[in-house]
Amino acid sequence: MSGAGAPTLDLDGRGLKVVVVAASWHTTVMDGLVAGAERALAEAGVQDVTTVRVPGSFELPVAAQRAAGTADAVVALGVVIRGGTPHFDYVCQAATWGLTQVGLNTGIPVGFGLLTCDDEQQALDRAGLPGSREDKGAEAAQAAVATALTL
Ligand code: DLZ
Repeated sequence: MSGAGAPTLDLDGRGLKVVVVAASWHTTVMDGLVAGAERALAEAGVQDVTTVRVPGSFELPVAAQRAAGTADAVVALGVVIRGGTPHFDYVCQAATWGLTQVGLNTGIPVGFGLLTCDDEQQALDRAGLPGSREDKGAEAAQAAVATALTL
């Protein structure tokens, strides 16, 4: 975890089954987020990891809901970059609201790794790539595992 006030999590995720659901827009950033999540899950000892790709962030909630039926925790990853129309707001709101509903309705924790950025550089800074300041894929995975271990 990174950023002011972020907790340090000491995780033992052995025995957990985790599904990573990942959008496909903005390939370079998404590859960094997925790699970060998978790396964090391995470091937490999670051995049963499945990664599922969907087209865009709007499709993350339905994929997360399906995954929640089979997993102890779900990690949702996506990148939405602001364009010239209100589309950005609709996709961000729908994905955020949908992922929240999945967690509440199923009781399965959903790690929130959806980047909502003004431009590609903001996303690259958070993608866990060489030169990135932050690794939001790893953070979402750690949060999902920590919550699954707590519940
Ligand atoms: C259509 C669209 C646009 C313009 N931008 C993004 C984006 O920045 N990130 C993302 O994950 N998805 C984007 N999409 C696709 C939508 O999420 C969705 O896949 C389509 O509207 C089809 O349902």
